[in-house]
Amino acid sequence: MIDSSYLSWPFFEERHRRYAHALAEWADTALEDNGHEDVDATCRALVRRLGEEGWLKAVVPQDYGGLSPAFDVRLLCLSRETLAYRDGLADFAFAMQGLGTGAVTLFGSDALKHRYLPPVARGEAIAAFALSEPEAGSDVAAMSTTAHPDGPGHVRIDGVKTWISNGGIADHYVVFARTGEGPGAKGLSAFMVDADAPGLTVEDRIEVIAPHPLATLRFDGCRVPVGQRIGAPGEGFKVAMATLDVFRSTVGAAALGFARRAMDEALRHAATRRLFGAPLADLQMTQAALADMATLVDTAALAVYRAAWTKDQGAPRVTREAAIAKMHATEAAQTVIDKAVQIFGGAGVRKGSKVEELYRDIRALRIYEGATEVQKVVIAREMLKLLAARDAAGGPVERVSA
Ligand code: COS
Repeated sequence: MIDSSYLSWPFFEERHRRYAHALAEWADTALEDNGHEDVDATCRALVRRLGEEGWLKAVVPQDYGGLSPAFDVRLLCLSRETLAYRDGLADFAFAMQGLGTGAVTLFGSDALKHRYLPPVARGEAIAAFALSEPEAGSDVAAMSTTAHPDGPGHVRIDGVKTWISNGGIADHYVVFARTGEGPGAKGLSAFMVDADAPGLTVEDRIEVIAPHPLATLRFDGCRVPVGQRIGAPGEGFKVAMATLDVFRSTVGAAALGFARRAMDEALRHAATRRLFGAPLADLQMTQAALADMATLVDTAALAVYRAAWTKDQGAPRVTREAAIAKMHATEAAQTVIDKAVQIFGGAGVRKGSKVEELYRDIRALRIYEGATEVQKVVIAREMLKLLAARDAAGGPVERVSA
């Protein structure tokens, strides 16, 4: 990384800096020549490797084989940024272990935590998060998958989930379903469902421009013990949103890793490629592009680590900060990478070149875990709530989401 000065920002403690350096050193050699011909096999191998080397300890709490007492969002972000800089699939493998168990970490019973978290931290089990449906992606409260009581101590899940990362290779899924305690968002619950649960099938595998395991799942009378419920009945929407409050900042961090890599590739290229008798970097139009890129990278980093730090300081909700981080960093990265491709010219769209890979890698991040348009809704609502709270209090309030 050409510029790692951000690690000295006050958002971080010494242990974060040590961790980031150690992971970068490991990733520089371990992720070299990481072939992606068979994405399922590559992801399985990456999860195993990340687990064996101890890097997945960052995704679960200390008492269950992890590193920190609770989520250390700065560690999660540094991990994703560092891995994404080198390999999008390594970042994906890491991130899904966290997103796929985040609900259990935050809301699960002790029994669920003991059963599911340690194998995920060791890289022995693969996790997934099943929220989206064919007719309910952005509008979570509109989901139609149901979970109804089915004999003593069980529920029966029926419905379809789609765009499920790790679908097809996961050992278990956090599944959100309508349990009907109330209307809309007030009537959902979350369940941990093992991949081999009867009635759960992988209906379709989905191929995307930056290949990773992705599938549509069908639940057809899938019988699950009530003890697999995560959180209280009817609390599923809150479980989903609180999980996303942690992981949205980390999506921004992954985008930041991609953007930094594009920036570094572009800088090297601009400094060495000659045209019109001088380095490309001598052209003011190249300098303008590099300046815009550097500004976007720094502001994205500020937004991401502000959100992560705020959460780590104990804020119960960082909905606005996480949405800003996710939206700004992913949109910024898209622009940075596009400018890098432009600086490379024809070589930038050549299949197999790093910037071409980044160009495909970044696109989905502006969509998943809440598209940019959803983040705008979330941010605007939080600001309006802040105004209302300020008016009610008759003076400044620090936050309304607490
Ligand atoms: N943490 C805890 N609770 C939250 C929360 C959060 N971040 N966000 C909302 N809630 C609570 C609200 O406080 C509200 O509870 P009360 O009624 O008791 O006040 C309840 O949940 C419903 O919230 P809201 O009224 O905002 O629900 P909406 O259906 O209007 O939410 C958005 C709309 C767009 C915000 C929501 O559906 C969303 O985030 N969608 C994007 C989901 C997504 O990321 N999809 C991608 C799939 S994951 S790859």
